[in-house]
Amino acid sequence: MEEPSDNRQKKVVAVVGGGLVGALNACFFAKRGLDVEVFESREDIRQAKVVKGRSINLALSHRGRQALKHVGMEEKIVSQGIPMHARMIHSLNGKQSPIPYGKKSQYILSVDRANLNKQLLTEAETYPNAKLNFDHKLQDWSAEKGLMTFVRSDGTKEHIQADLIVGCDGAFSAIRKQFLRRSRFNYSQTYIPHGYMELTMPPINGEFAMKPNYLHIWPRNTFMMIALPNLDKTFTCTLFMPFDEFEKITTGDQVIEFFQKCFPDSIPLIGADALREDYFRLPAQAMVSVKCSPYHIGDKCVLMGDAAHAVVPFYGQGMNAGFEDCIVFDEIMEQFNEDLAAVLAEYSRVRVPDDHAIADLAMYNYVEMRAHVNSKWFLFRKHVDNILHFVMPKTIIPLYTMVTFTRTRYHKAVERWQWQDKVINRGLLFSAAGAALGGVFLLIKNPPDVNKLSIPAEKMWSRLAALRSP
Ligand code: FAD
Ligand code: EGU
Repeated sequence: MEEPSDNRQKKVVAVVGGGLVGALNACFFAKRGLDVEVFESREDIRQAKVVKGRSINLALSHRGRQALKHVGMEEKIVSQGIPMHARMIHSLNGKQSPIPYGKKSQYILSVDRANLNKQLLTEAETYPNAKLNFDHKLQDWSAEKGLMTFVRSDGTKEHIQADLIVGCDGAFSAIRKQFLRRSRFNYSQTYIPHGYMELTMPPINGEFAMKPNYLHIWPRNTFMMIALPNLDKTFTCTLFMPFDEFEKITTGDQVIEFFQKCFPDSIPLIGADALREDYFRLPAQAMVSVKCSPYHIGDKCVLMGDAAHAVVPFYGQGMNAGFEDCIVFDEIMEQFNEDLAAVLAEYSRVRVPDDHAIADLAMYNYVEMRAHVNSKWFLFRKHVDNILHFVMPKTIIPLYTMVTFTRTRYHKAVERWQWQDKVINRGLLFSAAGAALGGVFLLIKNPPDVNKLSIPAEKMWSRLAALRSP
C-alpha cells in the first residue's frame, strides 16, 4: 500500500512579524485553510496610542493592489487612499509643473501605513484559523527543529514549534540571522550616505496646502524632498539628504536658511516656526539595501518582504514588492500542491532574480537622482519617455510604467528597458546618419563657393590638434 500524501494535512504556519507583509501573508495562508499564527514584537498597534515606526504614508501601486485583491482587501484600502495621477515638480523659483503618470487609469495611491497595517491585522483575525500574538519578540530559532523562542516584555520566554516559519520581520530580520550562519548563503547590505526626515505640512484654512492628487517632488540633486497627501489634509514631506548635511544644521535659523536655499516655496506651507521645531524632533533615519539568496531553508523556513530584500525607497516599491512576494508564493503553493520542500525551493528560484532586480533599480535611481537630477532634468527625461511612448506605444514603454502599473517581472522589465535603450540609441544613430547623408546630398546638389569656406592650413592644423588632445 502507498503512504497517503500528507501534503494537504493541516499544517501550522508561523508568520514572524506583523508588519505590512506579515499581516497580509497571514490572510493569504488563512485563506488557504492553513493554521496560521502571527508573532509580532510590538504591542497591538490598534490599541497603541503612539505608533512609532518608519514613514507615515506610502505609495501603493499595481503590484500591491493585486496582492490586496487576492485577499479581498483592494477596494477597502483603495477607498481610503488618495489617488496621485501625476508628479508635481517644484522648481527652485517656485514654479510647479505636473507630469502625468500615464493614462487616466494609471495613478498611484497615497496610503497611511498605520491604517493599512491595522486593516490587514483585522482582516487576518476574521479567519477562525488565524491567530495574532503581540508582544512576542523572536529571540532565536532552530532550523533543524523548527523551534522558536520568543521573549515577552515581562521577560518570560515562550517556545513554539511550527511546520513552516515565514520570516516577515523586516530589514533587520531576526529570522535571517540563522541563514547567515549557514554555508552557501549569499548576503550583502549597504547603507547609503543619505538619511531621511519626515515633516508635516498642515492644512491651510481647512484645505490642503498644495494640490492633493499629486506626488510633490523637489529634485535638487543631492537634496530632495517628496510630499504625499494624507486624508486629514496634511502632507507628509520626506526630506532626503546626506547625513553629514543633516549634521551641519544645528539651529532653527540654519534650518530656515537651508530651506530658503533649496525649498523656498515650502517654508510658508510648512510654517517657519513649525519647521524650526519639527526638524529637531527626531534624528534623520538611515536607509539600507539588503540582498540575499536563497530565501529558504529546506522545507522549514522562508523570508519575505524587507526581511528578504530591503530596498532604498527611490522607486516607491518596497511594500509593493513585498506584497507581490505573497502572490508569487501563493501561486507556487497551488502549483506544487503545498509540498513545502518543492514550494520553498521554487519560490527562491523564481523570486530572487526579481527582488534583486528591484533592489538594483532602486539603488540605480538613487545614484542617478543624487548625481544630476534637478527639476529641469527630471522634467526633460520624463517628457522624453512619455513622448517616445506616445510615438511608439508598443515598442517603448517607460521603465517606471512597467514597474508601477504592470506585473511584468522586475527582471524582465530591466531586460526590456536595456533593449529599449539600444533601440533608442540606434534610432538616434540612424537619425544622425540620415541627417549627415542628407547634408552631403544637399551639398552635392548645391556646391557652395569653396573659396568662402576655405580655412588657412595652420588654423586647420591647430583645430585638429585641439581635437586630439584629451
Ligand atoms: P516591516 O514593515 O518593517 O515590518 C516588520 C515587522 O516585524 C514589524 O512590525 C516589526 O515590529 C516586526 N519584527 C521585527 N523584528 C521582530 C522580531 N524579532 N520578532 C517579532 N517581530 C519582529 N514602499 C512602497 O511600496 N511605497 C512607498 O512609497 C514606500 N516609501 C517608503 C519610504 C521610506 C522613507 C521608507 C524607509 C520605506 C518606504 N517603502 C515604501 C518601503 C516599505 O516601508 C517597506 O518595504 C515595508 O514596510 C516592508 O514591510 P515588511 O512587513 O516586510 O517590514
Ligand atoms: C520615495 C519616498 C519620483 C515615497 C522615483 C518618481 C518615493 C515614494 C520615481 C517616499 C521620484 C523618485 C515612483 C513612483 C515613487 C516618479 C517611480 C518614490 C514614492 C521612478 C514616502 N517613485 N516614490 N519613480 O516617477 O517610479 O514619480 O516616501 F522622486 S512612486 Cl525618487 Cl511611480
